[in-house]
Amino acid sequence: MNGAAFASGSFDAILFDVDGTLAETEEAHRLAFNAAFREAGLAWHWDEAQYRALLKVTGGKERIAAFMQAENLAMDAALIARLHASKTSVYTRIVAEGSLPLRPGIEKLITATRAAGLALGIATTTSRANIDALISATLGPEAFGWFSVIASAETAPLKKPAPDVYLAAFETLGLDPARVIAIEDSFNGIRAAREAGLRVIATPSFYCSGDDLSEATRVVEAGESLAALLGL
Ligand code: XBP
Ligand code: MG
Repeated sequence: MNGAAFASGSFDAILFDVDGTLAETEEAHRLAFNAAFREAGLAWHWDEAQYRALLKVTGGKERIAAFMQAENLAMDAALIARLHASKTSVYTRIVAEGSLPLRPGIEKLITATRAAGLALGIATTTSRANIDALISATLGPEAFGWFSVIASAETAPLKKPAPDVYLAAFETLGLDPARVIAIEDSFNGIRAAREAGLRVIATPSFYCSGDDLSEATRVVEAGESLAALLGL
């Protein structure tokens, strides 16, 4: 579908996914998971290829549970919660060091969206602590006031590809889904946004480069300007 699908005036808000969309964060997540496993004395180690496969399961706790099930390990919710808390602590420290920049064009799109008087939001599967660390480290603490809604893992327990986090986000915005555009990087994220009735622009990310992005309204190529595509 061409850019006419996003003619200016045809939308009132943009909802951003976080991991793989705002920034290439999944390698930092992978390092944090492995650090948490080491800290717990577990001989588990997720290499890149294994993590790419595990990313088909959204949500860090759900991902650990899926790994344990595949390894025929007895499910242990308390262990999963401990590991995930430890992982989140390592991940937010990595992000706070400032080594994870926003992806090209993202800050320009956020600035242009604000300048056009349109609403900004976040709809993600990741934990709120991770969002706070990334926004603070990249846009600064004042940026939290730019977002009319921040819907996270804590907002909608049922994770993408379920539409729940998008349904919660545009309910808070008080907008019709047809007037909201989602920016996503993965099959699961695109599916969730489309099921919620949004138009979706897909920006292929490193860890989801093999995903089927065909359900997106439009897939942007590397280097293509999101702001220009949206007439901003
Ligand atoms: C990506 C995810 C998250 C992260 C890890 O979220 O599925 O689970 O991989 O973060 P999105 P948590 O692309 O929707 O931003 O460990 O906090 O889940
Ligand atoms: Mg994502």
